[in-house]
Amino acid sequence: MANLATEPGVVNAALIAAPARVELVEGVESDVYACNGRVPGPTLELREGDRVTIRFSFTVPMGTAGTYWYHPHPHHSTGSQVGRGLYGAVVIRAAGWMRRTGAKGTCYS
Ligand SMILES: [Cu+2]
Repeated sequence: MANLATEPGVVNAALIAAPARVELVEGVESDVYACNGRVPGPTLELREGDRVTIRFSFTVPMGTAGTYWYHPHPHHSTGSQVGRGLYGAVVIRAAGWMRRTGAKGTCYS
């Protein structure tokens, strides 16, 4: 994936999820949801210590409201890092959503 930054140790990239038509099998085009027009999406290559900013746009024509979670995925230590607390919730409210007073949420993994 292209690094839009020019400063050493800084990586700025853009990831766009959108419908696309790609040739997954030679000679056959398929309608897919792709990142930057590719399936799988582009590889983001980094070095330890890089300061990274990824601008993510989701333009897939389907609802995104819901609850998700984020967490690291390093080889052989995902469980250790998640178990020590490196995770959290992502809540995407539906358009027009109104907060109810007194409502609380808890994140478990
Ligand atoms: Cu995961």
